[in-house]
Amino acid sequence: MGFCSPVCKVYRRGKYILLFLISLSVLAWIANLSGETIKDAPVSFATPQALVKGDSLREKLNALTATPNRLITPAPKEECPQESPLLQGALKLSFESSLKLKDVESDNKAVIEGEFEPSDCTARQSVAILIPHRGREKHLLYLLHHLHPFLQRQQLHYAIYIIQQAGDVTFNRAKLLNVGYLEALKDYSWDCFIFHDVDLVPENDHNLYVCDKQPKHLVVGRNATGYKLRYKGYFGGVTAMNKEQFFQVNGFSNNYWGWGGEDDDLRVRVELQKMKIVRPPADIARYTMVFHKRDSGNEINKDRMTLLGRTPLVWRKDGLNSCTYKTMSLERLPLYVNVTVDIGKPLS
Ligand code: UD2
Ligand code: MN
Repeated sequence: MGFCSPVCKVYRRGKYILLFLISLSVLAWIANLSGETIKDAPVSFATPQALVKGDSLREKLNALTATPNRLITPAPKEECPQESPLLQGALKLSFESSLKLKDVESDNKAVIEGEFEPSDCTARQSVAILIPHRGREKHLLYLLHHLHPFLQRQQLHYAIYIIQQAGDVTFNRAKLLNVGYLEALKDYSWDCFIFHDVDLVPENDHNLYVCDKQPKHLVVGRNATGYKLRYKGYFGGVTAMNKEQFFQVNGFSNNYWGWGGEDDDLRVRVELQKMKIVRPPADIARYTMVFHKRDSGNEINKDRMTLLGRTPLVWRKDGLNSCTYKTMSLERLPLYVNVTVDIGKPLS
């Protein structure tokens, strides 16, 4: 105890010297590092000459300011490729009963208030997805779970709008979609609109959610119908029309209350404008429809054939230009914009 040999003293002193040397080199390293930082820092806010004395440094700085600094003016993004490299083709869909909205939210962190745009390229189209809805929460959850990653892989700038019919008056899918178009355009001048049933999940991401020169019908087949087109003029389920096309046909009719006919009415409007419906190939335009029964409040519309016969006479006055509604609320939720509307009730 207390005893230390000369060897031991030398050893202790050596330790101190070593510590001192290490400290010196750390200090030197820090000084060097801060010098580098100054050299690399953005310099556009001050005259370089005033900051720098040494000639060689000034030259370096001049060279830096001559070339655009990426930190200050980010290089403009290039347009996304014609075909996204992220596409996977036919997808394995899952409908887990344990799925929660929180899970879908954490899987889609890049979606802000229902909207997304690619970070590394400029999307070729800005697309609003409009989904008419009332009381189909589980279907909505499954759709959000599949559709968000699907649309992101397509490198689109998009937003999802859910248009909820308030109250328990007979459902009116078509009028809700007109409301969706009018409300979405208040947010942004979307190029393209996808009118989308809540229960249809696309099976192949080559089925592109973009608009073409002609109105596009995206559901050629679905599981329940053996993946066959239901009939020649079928235009229901999921359709894509650009801003001008939908405006030109005056949107949907507002007068189809209950199930059926409103999709055929839109087809008649499109044909009256001499537009031609296009479809993707049958092996791609495939959907799974989540099984459901007819909802109460959406009983079959017995007037639909009469209404359909009058479409050529009334389309100019019945549509976007006569769509009256009252917005009850508009919430910007993480995964979609939730618009709740009172759309009135049938005349008689
Ligand atoms: C078919 C068409 C659909 C529409 C409908 C007739 C297909 C794949 N779909 O659907 O586009 O033309 O016939 O009106 O051919 N909804 C609710 N809550 C309700 C009622 C309806 O959210 O209480 C919405 C929901 O988005 C649903 C859509 O309206 O997917 C169509 O209703 P449906 O699914 O009951 O009718 P369905 O499958 O016969
Ligand atoms: Mn359905």
